[in-house]
Amino acid sequence: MSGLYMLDYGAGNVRSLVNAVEKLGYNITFVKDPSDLKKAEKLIFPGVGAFGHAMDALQAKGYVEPLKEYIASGKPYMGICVGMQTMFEGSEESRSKGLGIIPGVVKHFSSADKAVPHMGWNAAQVVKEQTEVDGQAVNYGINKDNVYYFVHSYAVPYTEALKDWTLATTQYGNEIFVSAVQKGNVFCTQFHPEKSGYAGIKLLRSFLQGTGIVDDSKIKIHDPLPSSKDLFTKRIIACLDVRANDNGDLVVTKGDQYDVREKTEDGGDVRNLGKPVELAKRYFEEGADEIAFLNITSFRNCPMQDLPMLEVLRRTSETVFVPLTIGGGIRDVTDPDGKVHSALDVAGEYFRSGADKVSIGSDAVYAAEKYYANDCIPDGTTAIENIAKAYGAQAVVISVDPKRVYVKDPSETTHHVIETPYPGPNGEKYCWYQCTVKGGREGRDLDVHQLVTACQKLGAGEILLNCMDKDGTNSGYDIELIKDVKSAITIPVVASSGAGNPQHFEQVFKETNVESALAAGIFHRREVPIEDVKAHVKKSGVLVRGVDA
Ligand code: 1PR
Repeated sequence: MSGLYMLDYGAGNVRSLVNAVEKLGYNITFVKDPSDLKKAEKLIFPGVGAFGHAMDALQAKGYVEPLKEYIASGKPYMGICVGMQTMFEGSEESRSKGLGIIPGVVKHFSSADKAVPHMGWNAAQVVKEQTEVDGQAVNYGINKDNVYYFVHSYAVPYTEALKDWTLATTQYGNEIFVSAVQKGNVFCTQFHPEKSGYAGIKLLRSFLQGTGIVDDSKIKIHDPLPSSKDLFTKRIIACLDVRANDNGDLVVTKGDQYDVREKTEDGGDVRNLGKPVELAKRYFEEGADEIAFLNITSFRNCPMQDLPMLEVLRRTSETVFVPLTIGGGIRDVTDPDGKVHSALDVAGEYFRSGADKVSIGSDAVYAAEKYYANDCIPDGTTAIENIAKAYGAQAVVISVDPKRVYVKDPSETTHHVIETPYPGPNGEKYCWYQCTVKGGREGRDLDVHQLVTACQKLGAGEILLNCMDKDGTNSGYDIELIKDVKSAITIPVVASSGAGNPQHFEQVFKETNVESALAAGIFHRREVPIEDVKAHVKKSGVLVRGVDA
């Protein structure tokens, strides 16, 4: 279709959306100049990042008035995430004014009863039912049997005043917010269709194939009913530790307590469990809710030259339509020729290649140390702060590599200690969790409690909580560690390390209030398929996303 345009202001990953549109057989042209908006016949605005950043960029580039004119022209318009939020009058996130096309203000979620950001798969209840529509799927294909991928800290609370506009609502904790709007030629979603698996692809197809214009006289409006519990699902994440093997090939590997070499007398080869792009595609098709790549030898290389990982992301985002996280080497780097790249530039390169989130390991530990040395005052210089400011908190994950340090008595250390039913080698009944850097090779004088609380203050949006003692053991997650971390912060936590069977996932979801659980070895070695994990967890009463096709 000619005339399909995308408005991008360079704030994050739009590659996945382009890939999804192209997969559906359409070509899309980027708006490069305000005059392009006059040429557009259909327009998609995939807002990513922060509201103020989006509106300021639209203002600076002279897009605000031409965009309003385009929307008023009656030609089909689709806004996604911040692209939907900008339709409102303003946001608590920023002083910048919105487009003001829909009445109302975007508000911050309360973290009193839930983790914020709202990050994961949730249902969308259609409240404005189309009874008859020419040429396009009813309700753009939004359907109560599906869940969609959300990632945001701000949303528009549903009120009667918005009845006219609201196509679907979603409940998160006790809050009901507008998750899709539609009126005439305008269709916007708070969730990301391009990250919502096949359910999202179908929705995009509906917008692209249809007229994109709905006759508002042919609709029936229902009231959204708050239920006692939201339909937010727990995420199952597949993690791929990637590194070059001794022949220089990029492989997915997996360690036992971070040792990735085969146990042979001559030191052993790096374990090779497959190719990153192929494995990621397999996990997407098997129902993984998210894929994480960790470039585990990043500290020995320069990531800006680490083109293979950028290429891995580019190729993965062509076939994988769930969120992608990349970790390893997110820090300031200097090229061999002396050119300096900030962590923000490094992250930007990954976002443009298809990543939705970056995960920071070693550099987060140094940032936390700096935060405490500065009397707990963020100084605005860390990678966490800079990336969160430009791309939003939801794009910044902290990968934590802790290990247990046993003590006989809490008085032996100043660190945050827990009493453990699993005593240490000399019968010690207490332990603290020491943070490490450089892939677990160097322990620091910082405990996990200190790290996660500092990172949340600095603006991180999620914690990927590994555990060196549990990694690769198949003995289950470190429940004590996870509970302890969850109690310290309000951002979502990914439980990682030790999954050996589906019961371990059930256990971590039932015994802790963690939002998601990650595994590597059991999936790579095909010991347990993702479908089996999901079927088991679902049967035990925990909500998970079904495998769609
Ligand atoms: O410090 O910002 O460059 O990031 C380096 C990243 O690489 C960190 O996220 C760190 O966790 C990771 N990393 C470094 N060395 C290793 C290693 O294994 N030698 N991998 C490593 C960490 C742990 C998990 C693993 C789970 C689940 N891997 O990601 O996938 O423990 O495994 P399991 O289900 O098989 O038990 P920076």
